[in-house]
Amino acid sequence: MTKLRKDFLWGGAVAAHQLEGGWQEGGKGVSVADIMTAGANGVPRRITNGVLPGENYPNHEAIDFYGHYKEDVKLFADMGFKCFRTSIAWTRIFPNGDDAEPNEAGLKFYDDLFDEMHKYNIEPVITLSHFEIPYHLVTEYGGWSNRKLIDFFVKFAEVCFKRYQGKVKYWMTFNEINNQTNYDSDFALMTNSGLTVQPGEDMERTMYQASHYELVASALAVQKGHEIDPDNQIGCMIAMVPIYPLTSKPADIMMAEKAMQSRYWFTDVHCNGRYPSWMPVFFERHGYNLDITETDLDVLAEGTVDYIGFSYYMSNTIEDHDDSPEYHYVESNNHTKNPYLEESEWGWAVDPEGLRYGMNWFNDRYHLPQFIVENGFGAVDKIAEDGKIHDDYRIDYLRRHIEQMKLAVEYDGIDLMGYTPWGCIDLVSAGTGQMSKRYGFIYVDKDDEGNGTLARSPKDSFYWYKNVIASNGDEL
Ligand code: BGP
Repeated sequence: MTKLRKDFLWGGAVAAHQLEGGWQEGGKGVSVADIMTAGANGVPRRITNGVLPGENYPNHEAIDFYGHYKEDVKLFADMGFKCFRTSIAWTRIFPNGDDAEPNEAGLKFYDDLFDEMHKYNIEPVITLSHFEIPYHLVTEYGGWSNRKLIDFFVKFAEVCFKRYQGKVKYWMTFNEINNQTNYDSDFALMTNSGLTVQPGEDMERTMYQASHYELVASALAVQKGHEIDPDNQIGCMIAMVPIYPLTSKPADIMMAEKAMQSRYWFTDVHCNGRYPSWMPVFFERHGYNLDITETDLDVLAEGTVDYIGFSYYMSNTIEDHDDSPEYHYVESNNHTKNPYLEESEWGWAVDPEGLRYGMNWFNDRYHLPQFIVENGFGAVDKIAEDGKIHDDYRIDYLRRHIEQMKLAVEYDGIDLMGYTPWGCIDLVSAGTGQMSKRYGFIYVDKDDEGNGTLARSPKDSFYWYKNVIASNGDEL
């Protein structure tokens, strides 16, 4: 018999900009996601300063969840979902980010969506900022490198907590906040912080500054959310990608440890309410004179999260490459192939045990409940002769990860709140900006060129997952 909680939150996860479409409906403003190119044929996605004719912008229509949400929520209910994770598009509520008043049509859309979910006893799990900051905050203020964004974000969060009080209990502040440690990448910086790599600028310093403002904003939002409704459960959202040493050579082990510290200090701040000891000395050594005030440090201490939400797709491996005692970790050029693991078509190392490892890593440090809010296998699905999608590769991936998740609960005593696999309905991939990298239990007829009827149909994994939920994880 399963040791999972009786009220375990089985469900699925998406983000507004990857499925809603309706990018100009109901007074919505332009977000960074709306003006990013698709990254065809390995070309990284980039930000444009507008909508260029001939460019592929699949986010604009996406799968039109905006117009199909009733049908889609019904399909989630058919699978037995207990919860559904999505984000509130900041630009539906504050089209420019710095508007004096929120946009009623945007607020109403999420009211209707949450009501529809509650009809089927599906609990909303809401991310406040998921790679979709208002573009106006980038052009006018320079994104999260500007302290002013703290006030804009906190106002947005407060409006949401008040408006959806009684409808939403589970919240997260910033999606995969720690991915910006990849500060050599425009994509990582733009999606997290509204920044691009500036030649000649020390982007590592900029990343630490922007992250600090985001963490202060997050802590203030946590405090506000608790004041407005003490029942609110407000978590962080961390991309857990464990980094293993390539060998047992002590320098490799030290390198991996320092790499973990460099990627996961965000969790220290979110959960412990303070920076870890290596950071002030790191900032000093690098001459990073950051804008971190005493008041900020108090805010961080008082705004710690209730749970750790995290995504898990893969692990990485590293060897010592730095002969200085600092073991300086630069994410973009540090990883090496793990000889024991297979990789997906996109080079993501498939590592179910890494999920259990990551859960233990969090548990040892923070002693907080955990919530796996993303996990999944992106693949190109082919329609078989019988007109169906037989996605046994997806079932296999999910089964092996759920097995490890159960071991973490049963053998390691980890308090796990729920599991929401990523992209439970096919949507636009964040990394490629295309439709063809699919995660869904539900197929959506739309291709990379934007053609298709948008018709929804269950894949084999739909029926498999339905049974997993019905048996509370016993039958895999
Ligand atoms: C995470 C993001 C999601 C999502 C997922 C899969 O990083 O939180 O938004 O898209 O990864 O990534 P991709 O779409 O690139 O396959």
